Amino acid sequence: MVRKFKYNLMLGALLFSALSVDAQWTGPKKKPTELKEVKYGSLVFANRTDVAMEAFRNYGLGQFIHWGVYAIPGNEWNGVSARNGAAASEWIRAWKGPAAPNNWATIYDNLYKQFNPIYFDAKRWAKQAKAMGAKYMIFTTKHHDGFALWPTKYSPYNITKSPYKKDIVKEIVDGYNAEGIDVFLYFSILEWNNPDYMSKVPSTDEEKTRYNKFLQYTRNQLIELLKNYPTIKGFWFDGTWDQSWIKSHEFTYALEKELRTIKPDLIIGSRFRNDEYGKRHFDSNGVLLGDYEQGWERKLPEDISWLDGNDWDCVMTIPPNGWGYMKDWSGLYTKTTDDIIELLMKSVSMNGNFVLNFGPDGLGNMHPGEDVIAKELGEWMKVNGEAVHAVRYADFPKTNYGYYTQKGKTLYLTVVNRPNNGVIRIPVIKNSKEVPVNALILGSSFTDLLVKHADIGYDLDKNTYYDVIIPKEYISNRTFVLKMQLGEPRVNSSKLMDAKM
Ligand code: FHN
Repeated sequence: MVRKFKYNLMLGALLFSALSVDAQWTGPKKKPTELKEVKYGSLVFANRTDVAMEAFRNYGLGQFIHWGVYAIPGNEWNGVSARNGAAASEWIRAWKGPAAPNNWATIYDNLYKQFNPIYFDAKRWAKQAKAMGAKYMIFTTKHHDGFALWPTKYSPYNITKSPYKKDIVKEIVDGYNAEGIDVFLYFSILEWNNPDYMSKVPSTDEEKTRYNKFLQYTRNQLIELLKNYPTIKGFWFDGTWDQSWIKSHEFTYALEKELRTIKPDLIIGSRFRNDEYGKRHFDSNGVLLGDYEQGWERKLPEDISWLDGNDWDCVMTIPPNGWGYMKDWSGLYTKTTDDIIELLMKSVSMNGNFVLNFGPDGLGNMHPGEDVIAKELGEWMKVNGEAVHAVRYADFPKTNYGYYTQKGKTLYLTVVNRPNNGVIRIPVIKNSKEVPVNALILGSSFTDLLVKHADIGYDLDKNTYYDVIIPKEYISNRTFVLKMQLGEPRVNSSKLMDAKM
């Protein structure tokens, strides 16, 4: 099985596992050619099998919310767009170029005085997420601008200083938990306006003192979050790429240990820290540094073999790249509900969770385009959610019709490409003990489709085929799901003579 224990050969601090060595999110991982002694490597070593991690594997669909002061400008200021001057809407504080307003960073750093989301209602958001089929959500407690949405004791730059005043993180955790949705907290390590933060490695005594203060501050805030919101399931770390953090491997190793001691079932992805050689996500021997791969941001693996059996999530924006509120979507390709369903099914078909991002506005409303997608995706999930939640990779030959998922003896095929001839031909490895024996279309009256064994007899073919006939009367205007039961084959494939040439 793909989700089996994987990295468990350890002798002292030296790892003897011939596994992925390069943290690559764009292709299969490379095998290590030599093994190193790693002192500040993984604290996990194997796919965890506790309740929290099993729940993580079953989520299928999640919601990401990027919310903070950047929601007020919404990627523009006084009618001038930041589109070509800021990397993304939530990066607007770093707006550069001729269109950027004078003293922009100072203007931005004072925006919190206007942050008053009078329409914010965590219960409403949570109900929407539930109706969409999300089983977990990730919420930005603090993005790169450093503004904390909870009343942290460790920085004055927090929600209590805004006109809104109330603890937004608490409202989110309580609101989503009440709907049965698990909450993970997004936390940016890097902070643009913190005088103690620096991206380079501190070199002078003064810099070292300041950066140490920053490290302690980070530790304090994380422990504070764990204590304030004990029902959270994990942290989703970000902003960990600067050299200052990379060189703090002793500190980050100890901190991860401490966080895991406070909450032993805490889930932490691979972005939190690196080993002593600066290897991020995976240590120098290719061992995952956390509970799941956290590098699939706006991208997906092409094949399950790229994942080496690791748990993972894919986080995705609706606009091309923009996580915080973006008032103006015009002129951008924004993903359609069909796009999102396909990305979702591709992710879950390879054992990943798909997490769709929302960037609400400064008053507490979702973008109207997000409301449409949430509604349409929810309608689809209501019918087809069983092919998304608590499913696993199905070990069947790939097909161009769409994506397989499996739950016990039930095989799902999400049909993205419906064939003109109405025949969905399922390839099955010859002599398989489990083949599709019946089929239906979820959410339709077509509950007993014809399933025919097609022993085509292609020479040298490793597969035999099961044809599922989709009735012409079945009208589909979106991707649909075939639900099939697996059972013993009723007939064997005939053994044909290989052609002599
Ligand atoms: O810089 C951030 C970005 O603003 C956003 O938060 C995404 C979400 O995954 N993470 C960072 C880039 O990797």
